[in-house]
Formats: sequence, C-alpha cells, structure tokens
Amino acid sequence: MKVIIDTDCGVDDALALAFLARSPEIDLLAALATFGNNQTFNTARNTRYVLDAFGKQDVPVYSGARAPFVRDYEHETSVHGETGLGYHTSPDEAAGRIQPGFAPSALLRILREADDQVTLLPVGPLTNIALALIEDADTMRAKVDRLVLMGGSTARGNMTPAAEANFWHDPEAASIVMKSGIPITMVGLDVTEKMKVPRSYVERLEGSEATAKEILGDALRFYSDFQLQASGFDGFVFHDALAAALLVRPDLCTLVPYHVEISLDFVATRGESLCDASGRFGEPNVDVAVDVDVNEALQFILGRVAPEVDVATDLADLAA
Ligand SMILES: [Ca+2]
Repeated sequence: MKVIIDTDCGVDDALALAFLARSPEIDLLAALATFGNNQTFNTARNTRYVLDAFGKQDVPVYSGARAPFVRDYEHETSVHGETGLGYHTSPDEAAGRIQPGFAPSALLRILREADDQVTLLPVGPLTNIALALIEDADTMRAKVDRLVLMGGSTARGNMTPAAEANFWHDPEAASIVMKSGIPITMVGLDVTEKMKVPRSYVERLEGSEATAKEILGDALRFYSDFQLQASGFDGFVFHDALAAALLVRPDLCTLVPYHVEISLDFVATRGESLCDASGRFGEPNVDVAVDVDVNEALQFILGRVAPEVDVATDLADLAA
C-alpha cells in the first residue's frame, strides 16, 4: 500500500511514523510537514529525525504550510514540548536534509508520477491537503484512493469544548477536505482518547533495547507529565498512531458513515465536526470511527513500534 503522511510531528505523530516505518505492508512514498503541535520548521525537522531513527532515510520529507487559511497560527508548547518531541530535541542537522519544494506541490508531483493510487494519512491540521485540492483537485481525486485522518470528534473537543485541535487549527482547510469527494476515514478524538497507556510502559521502554528508545522515552515521558497534570491519568494517550494502524488493520475500529460538516463560525463552535446521521445536511461523506478495540489496537501498534517491550502487563495493570 502506497502511503503519504502529512504530520505536525509531535509526540503521538512520532509513534505513528515509527509504526509506519515498522510496517512491511506500507510503502511510505513521502512525509509532508505542517504546523500544529509546533511550528513547521520544527515539525519537518522532527519528521526527518524520527524517520531516520527508524531506518527510513530514503523517505523524502517536505516542509509545508506554516499557518492556517484565516487566522494566525497559535503556537503552544504545553502538550508536546518546546520543539515538539517532549523532552527530546531533534538535531539542527536534520533540518539540512529536508527536501526543497513546498509540500502541497510535492504531493501533487508525486501523485502525478505514481502508477497506482495513494492513500493519504493526514495527522495534523489539513492545510497542506486543502492547498493541494485548491491547486489540482482532479489529480487529487484521481490519484488518492482514501484519506485516513486523525482529527475531529463525534463528541467534545480538546482545544475548545466543541473542537478537536487538528480541525480547530484550520477549520477552513478541514471543510475543503470534507467536501472534496475523496473517500475519507475520520479517526476522531473521542475514539483515540480511549487508547491509554500507563507510565509504567514508558519506564520499561526506556530500560529496554528498543529502537530509538531515547527519542520515544523522552517524548512519551513529557506527554505523560502533561496528561497527569491535565487529566490526572499518569500515562499517555494515543491519537495519530491509531489512524496509521487502520491502514493495516481497518477492523480495529467500528466505522459509521456520517455527513460531516465543519463549523466555520467565529464563535464558540469554530472547528467543530458535526456528524449528522439524519441526512439533513446531505449524503454521508465520511466513514467515522465510533469505537476501537483498545487492547487489540494498543498491542498491535506498540508490538510493532517496540516489540522488545510487552505492553500486555501494563494493560492488565490498568484494567485491574
Ligand atoms: Ca499530529
């Protein structure tokens, strides 16, 4: 399966990249970087660095949008740390190995040159994807078989009571993508936040021989510190890697077709993903994940990212 990821590489994005790198079913053609969890120059550098750490030096990384369509980008470091990888900082030299060219244009070029259809995996704000649709929707519709994205929610948000962070950062871009006509699978916050892993896993990971354990350990320890402060749960919560896992194991989530509409109002609901099953707003345009087999998904994903560390013990402790 040919895949292009579009990422605002923070902590959970790093897990998604590690999962892709460790999945033989995935032929990762490129990674695009966007703003979101951090500024684009940091997320691009982080993406390059994490892919390198997992042996994917040959996958090109392109830097993309630095701000959303309408409002200014609001830079915030409490969730993913100063530069996006928690307590870890990717080295400056990684920035020198980012490809020249603007990510949306690079995406279109790769799609035009591809013999087969490509699956897109956006796990940050959808600005790059929307820009590519504005430039050449025909190529996008012809060459993209599906967008599997992390974003939105059928319930409450995390950026505001209404909006999940990826959609909140650029609601106009999310709206353009939802109306694109390309098949979409939406893995939203209300499902990904069920994927909880206790801190004991992070500690065992750091003591193991797992690949890139320093990067993942520093990142996940910061993520766990944030989570403890924010919600009282002493551990970390998955988001992006679940969307990545669905590429290989669509059975992990229960999917329901909805018509999804993004709130573009400059009021409290801005960025909300309204999931309508009644048909009042139109035909279903998105397959929305409404539930996940948590234990199976966590064991599948972490079993690939760090096979040296057995997560079953931590999950049993959590359930007890
Ligand atoms: Ca992300």
